[in-house]
Amino acid sequence: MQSDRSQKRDESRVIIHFDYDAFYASVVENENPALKSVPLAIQQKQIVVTCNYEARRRGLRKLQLITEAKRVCPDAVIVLGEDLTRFRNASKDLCNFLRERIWSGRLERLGFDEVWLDCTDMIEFNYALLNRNGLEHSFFCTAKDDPTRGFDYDARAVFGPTYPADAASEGALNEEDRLLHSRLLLGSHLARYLRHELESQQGYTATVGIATNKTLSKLVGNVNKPRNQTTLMPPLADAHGNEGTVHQFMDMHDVGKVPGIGFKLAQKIWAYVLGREATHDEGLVYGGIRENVTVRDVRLHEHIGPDKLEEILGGPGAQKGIGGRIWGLLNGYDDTEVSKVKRVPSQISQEDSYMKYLHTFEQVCQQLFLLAERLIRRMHLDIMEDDEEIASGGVPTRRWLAHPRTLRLTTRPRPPLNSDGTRVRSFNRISHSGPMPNFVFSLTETPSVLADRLVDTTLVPMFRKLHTERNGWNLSLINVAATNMAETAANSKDSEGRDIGRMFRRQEDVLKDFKVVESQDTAPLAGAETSEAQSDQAEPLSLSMQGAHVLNDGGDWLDEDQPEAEQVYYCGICGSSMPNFATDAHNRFHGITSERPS
Ligand code: TTP
Ligand code: MG
Repeated sequence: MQSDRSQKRDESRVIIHFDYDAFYASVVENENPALKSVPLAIQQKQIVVTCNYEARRRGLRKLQLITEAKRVCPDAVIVLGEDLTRFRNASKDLCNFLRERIWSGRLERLGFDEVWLDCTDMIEFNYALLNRNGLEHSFFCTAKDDPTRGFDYDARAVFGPTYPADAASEGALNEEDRLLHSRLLLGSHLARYLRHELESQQGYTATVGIATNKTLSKLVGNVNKPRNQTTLMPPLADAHGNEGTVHQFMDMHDVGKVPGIGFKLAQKIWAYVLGREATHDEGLVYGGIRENVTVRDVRLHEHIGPDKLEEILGGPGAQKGIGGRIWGLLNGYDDTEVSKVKRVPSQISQEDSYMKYLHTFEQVCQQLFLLAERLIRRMHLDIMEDDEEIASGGVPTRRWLAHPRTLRLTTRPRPPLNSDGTRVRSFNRISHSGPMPNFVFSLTETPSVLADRLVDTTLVPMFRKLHTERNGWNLSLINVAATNMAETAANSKDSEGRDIGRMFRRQEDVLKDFKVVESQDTAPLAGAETSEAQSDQAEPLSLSMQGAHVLNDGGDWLDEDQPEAEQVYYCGICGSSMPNFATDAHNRFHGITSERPS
C-alpha cells in the first residue's frame, strides 16, 4: 500500500461546519412558532423532503412518501414547500448572520443549509491571549477592534462531544498534537458560542463539526445530531506511528458517503473492491448507498493508492489527478479553501425532472415556459438590489448587480428500453448555449411576459438544435441556466468595472451569427398561466435535492454525479460539439469569456 505519510496533512486551520437541523421545517416553524411543538412535515410533490424532530420521533422520515407519512402519523401538519423563496431567503440571512461573526470572510455555503466557516485567524488570535496560569477563566475575544467583546470560557477542556469520545488528554500528546489539541479546543468553544447566537437570535439549531479541514468538519458533525457539536481530536498518530483518529474516523464511512465521491465515482470504486459490477437500483434513487464498501475496505485493499485510483477513475473527461484527490479524501486530506462569500452567484439555474414522456411540442413549450419564468424570478431575487438613489416619486428603483451573458438549455434524454424491458440508467446531459437576450433584463415587463418571449425567441430554437425529432421526446430532465455572470460596473470593488452596455454591444457583434431576433409573435403558450405542470402529462419530480447532488455558491443544485466533463456542449456560434470542460477554451476562442473593456 502506498503511504500517505509522504504528504503532510495541513493541520493549521480550524474549520467549523454548520448543518442546520431540519432546515425547511425550521424555516416554517420560525414563521409560525406554534408549529415547533407539533410534528411538522414539508412536502414537495408526493414526498416529505424534511420534517422536524418531533415528527421524526413519531416515525416520520426524510424522503418518505406523503401517503406513508400520513399513515404513520395522521396528525402531522404538512406544509407545502415547493416554492423555495422562503428557504433561500432564510439561508442567505443565516449566512450573513454568521459571516458578521467571523473575521476571515471565509464562509462557504453548500446547499441552503450547510456552511463552512474558516475560523483559523480567530483561533490564532485567542490562542495567543491564553493565560496558562488561569485557563479556567479565559476570555474569547470575538471582535478584533474591541477587546471587551467576547465570551468567558473554561479553556481547560473541549466543549461538547469529541471524536473519539474518549479523546486523549492534552498531556498524553506529542508537542505537535498538543498545539492542535489547543486550537481545536478553542474551536469547540467558538462553535458553542456561534450555535448559541444562532439559536437565541435567529431561532435555528444546528449540527456542528469542528476539525482541520472541510471534509472532516462536515463528516464529524454527524456523529452527534441534532443540536449538538463534535470536535475531531488528535492524535494524528500514536507514539508508535500507528494511525491516528483521522483514519479511524474516515475508515468507518461508506465510501459513497464521503463528500466529493459522488455516485458515479463510488460505483467504480465499489466495482474494483468487490471485483464485480456494483449493483444499483433501477429508476429513481434518493442518494442511498447501494453497496456496503467502507473507506477502510478501499484504503487497505491490495495495490490501492493514488495511481491505482487514477487508473480506475481516470480516463477521457475525468478530472486530471482524480486518483490523488480521491486518495487524499479517503485519508482525510482536504486542502480546499473555504471560499469567500460572493455577492453574485456564478450561475442561476432552474430544473425539473420528469417521470413521464414529454410527447408534444406544447408540453415541451409549457415546461420551458415554467422553467424560464422561475429563472427570471430567481434572477430578480439573486442578482438585483434596491438602488441607493431613490427615484423622483420616492419609490426605490431596482438595479442589476450582474448580467448573465449566456443562456444554457440542458436536457437529459432517457436511453431506449432494452429488449427485456429494462433501461440503462443514464446521467448524460446534453446542453446548448447562446447569448442571453437583452430583453430579459427589462424591468417594465413581468417575468411571465419575458419568459414567454424567451421561450419563443431563444429556448425553442435551442431545443430544436438539441432534439431534431419532431415529437415524442423521452426526457428525464430539463434545466435552464443563466451563466457567465458579468458583474455590473457600479458593483463591488472586486468587479472589474465593466461597462455592460459596451460589453453587450460587443457581444452582439461577436455573436452576430447567433443573433436573437425579437419576435412580435407572442401567442400564449399552453399552460402559460399555470404555475404548476400538469401531472397527467409530464410530471416534474422534486428530485433536485438528492443526496447525490451538491449546490454551487449561488444555491443551485449541481449534479455531482455528472462531472462537467461528461456533459456535451454545443456551441451556438460555430455549431461544434465538445465535452463541457472544453467550453471555456472554446468560448475564449470566440472571444466571449476573454472579453474585457478596451
Ligand atoms: P438536509 O440537511 O438533508 O436535511 P434537514 O436539514 O432537513 O435535516 P437534518 O436535521 O437531518 O440536517 O437537507 C436540507 C434541506 O434540503 C431540507 O430541510 C429540505 C431540503 N431537501 C430537499 O428539498 N430534498 C431532499 O431530497 C433533501 C434530502 C432535502
Ligand atoms: Mg440540515
